[in-house]
Amino acid sequence: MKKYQTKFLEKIRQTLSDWESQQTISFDELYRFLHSIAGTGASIGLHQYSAEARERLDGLDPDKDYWIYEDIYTYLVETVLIEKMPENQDVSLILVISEHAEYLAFIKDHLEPFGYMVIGAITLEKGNQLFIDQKPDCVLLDYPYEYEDAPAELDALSQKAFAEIVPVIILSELSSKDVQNQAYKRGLTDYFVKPVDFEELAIRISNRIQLRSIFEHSIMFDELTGVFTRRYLRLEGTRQLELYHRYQTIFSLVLMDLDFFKKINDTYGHQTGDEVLRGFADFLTGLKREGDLVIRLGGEEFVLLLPNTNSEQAMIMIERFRQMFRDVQFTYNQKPFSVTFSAGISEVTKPINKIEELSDEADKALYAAKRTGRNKTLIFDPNALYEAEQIVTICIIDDDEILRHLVEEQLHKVHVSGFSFQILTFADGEEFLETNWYQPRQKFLVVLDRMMPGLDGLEVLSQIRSNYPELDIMVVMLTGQSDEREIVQALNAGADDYITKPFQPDELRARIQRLLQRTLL
Ligand code: GH3
Ligand code: MG
Repeated sequence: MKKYQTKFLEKIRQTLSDWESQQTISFDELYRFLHSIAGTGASIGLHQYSAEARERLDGLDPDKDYWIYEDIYTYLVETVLIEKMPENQDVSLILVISEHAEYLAFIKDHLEPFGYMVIGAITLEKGNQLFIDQKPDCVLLDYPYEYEDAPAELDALSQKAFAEIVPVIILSELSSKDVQNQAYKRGLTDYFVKPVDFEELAIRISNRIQLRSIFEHSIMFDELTGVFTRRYLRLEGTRQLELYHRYQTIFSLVLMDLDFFKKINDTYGHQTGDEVLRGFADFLTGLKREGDLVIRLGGEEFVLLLPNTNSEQAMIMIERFRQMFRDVQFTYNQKPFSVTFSAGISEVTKPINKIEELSDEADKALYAAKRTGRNKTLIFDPNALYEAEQIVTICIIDDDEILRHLVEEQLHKVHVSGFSFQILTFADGEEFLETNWYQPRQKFLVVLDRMMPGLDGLEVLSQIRSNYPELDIMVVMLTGQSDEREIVQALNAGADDYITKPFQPDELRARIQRLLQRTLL
């Protein structure tokens, strides 16, 4: 995170020094500057900057078309943005809450030498307020009481802090184990008995803060490839949409998916598959322009978010990337191989609320690129008729009518994007096998009761496996309660999963939903 914070602060300084040589700064320039601080600051842990910028943004006079540098400087220097910009950008902010002002000052004096910035509150209420406004990295709470009659503000603070993974450390005169455990039960993080050993406290604070920053980093950056995650796309996408709504500044979203990636894994192993994913991420990161964003959505799907780029410009760029990438050589046991990708592009052309609407459009174009040969790029065309969602047929075979309906009702609720489901029910194995349920190149899920009069589930399963392509048909067996032999038989006969009776209806649904997602996506 520190790397991004440093870069971010450098960029602020750079813009200000550029403006110094400019005669005037337009309203738009200033608006965008503050807007980007507000958006990016919050995403990279500089909440104070973000909050200050947002406040300035809200107070910006829309009738003032131009600014001169001196005004802006005064205007911003008065805020935390510049003057209080710490030299060491990693200074952590500690909020100390204590009823005693002298003790507050005492803690401040002892912690600041360790490089922390300390702010204080003398009531829990004020502490809660500062927690919201200042987003401290750690809270020290001087709380010399037991917890039985603890005020509601204490729980409010501990819940908020818990949700944001901000440690709350108690400093107290009370050394009883019981009281300490009560504190932990309330979600408070650490407990120090006074007199406090400040050296130990400083180390504890530092460890906790580091842990949190690793966590924050891990949800923002993809572990395997180091590019941004889906979560960041949502943040940055929302910011781009706001800019579009205000200024009509267009942007494009490109969705890319490696072709036949499953085969790479199957042929060369997952480790090589991972290298290809890293290679692709590095390839994109190396070629993109500054300001473009690379995101791994998951699996072998990546997004490029291209500000100020229309779909034709994006097309030229991605086509160049595509042609270059197919020449990139990967190796397995010194044997070279290459990989291609397909892409779908969508440009923002109308006001929308969520970035997902744009990625859904790009997905339609990508899907069309896949269907029509792969290794190609297509732009989403709002007038095109995209092929309907792929149909998955679910067959429920159970002689118990009530159970059949219950399973049917649950499976009506499953949802996998890009697929629509139809459900067929059968009262026994014979009826199922005699019906013309199978269609080549479609996907099927068969929920099959193990114990049925006539043909039992195992026989039906073995007929399915010997007469139809295995990959197109998933089979879930409903077996008797924890009869291991039945389970082993079912799996040996080719069942993909089993569910033991009796089952909770929503558990059945969740389990099948997971299986479908894993297999279809
Ligand atoms: P298509 O051209 O239609 O996109 O075919 P495909 O084989 O690329 O697509 P499919 O969706 O069938 O397979 C994607 C595969 O990606 C399946 C999954 O095992 C693999 N995969 C997902 N995440 C990872 C990962 O982190 N590492 C590796 N090595 N493989 C992954
Ligand atoms: Mg793929």
